[in-house]
Amino acid sequence: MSHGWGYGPTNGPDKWGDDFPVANGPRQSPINIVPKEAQYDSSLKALKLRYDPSNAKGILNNGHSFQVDFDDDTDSSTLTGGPISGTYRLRQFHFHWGASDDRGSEHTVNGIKFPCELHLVHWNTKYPSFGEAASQPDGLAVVGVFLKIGAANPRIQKVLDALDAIKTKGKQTTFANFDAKTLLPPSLDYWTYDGSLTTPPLLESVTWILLKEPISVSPAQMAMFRSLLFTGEGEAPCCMVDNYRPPQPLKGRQVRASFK
Ligand code: B30
Ligand code: ZN
Repeated sequence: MSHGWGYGPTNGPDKWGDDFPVANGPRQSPINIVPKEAQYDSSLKALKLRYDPSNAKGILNNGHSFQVDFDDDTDSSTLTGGPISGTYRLRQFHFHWGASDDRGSEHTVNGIKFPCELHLVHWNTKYPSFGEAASQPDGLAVVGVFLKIGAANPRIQKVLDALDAIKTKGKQTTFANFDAKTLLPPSLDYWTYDGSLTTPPLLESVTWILLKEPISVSPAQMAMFRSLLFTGEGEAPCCMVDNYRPPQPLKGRQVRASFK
């Protein structure tokens, strides 16, 4: 896979609009969440995540992040409830992070950046495939989880231990039997709003579900993210860091909260 876009000065978020004009569209992501301006909505349902650990398939350095891919041929790992109607299947999860602990998340809360943000990407099974869902206004649902620096998180260590094998762009390896649910915090309280993919093609197809409660990672665990490379084998190495898009204009959208 090869992309013209990236996170550098010549191909980063400020330039994405040249090739992807929807970068300036009405429902772009991420956004800054202002909790006091989010509207509590008592009609929002609890999130239901039913993930089958045996659906985990592989882990890939895609040159802008790394992703853990899931077998999405059946309804065995799904997201239902919350703000969405119907059933959405887990496709992959990936992260965005900074070069240092003062930045890295895509969404911010009251302007505060977290060092890392996890995205669990799901697609609406009313469409025939992920690819077709990705261009529909109700096609995707991404659950976002903030990571904060704290105690080492044993539940993420299996993911981090796999990174040695996918250091460079395009490398992949098998990643079997992983329960993505173990990455979630104890509380599933969330904010939700209508947005987009945060990377090109920036399609406006995502119902965002951002968990209020962060999970923790240790400084040594954050260092493992930062040891990945944007570059391919044999290229001058460039550390995979600061692979986040900054917050985009809200443009009148409502952010709803599942909690008071
Ligand atoms: S995010 O959660 O909004 N950051 C995609 C999925 C979720 C987000 C962003 C993008 C996505 O599916 N993009 C298109 C597919 N990618 C997948 C990949 O292998 O990583 C191919 C591509 O962009 O053209 Cu590179
Ligand atoms: Zn993402």
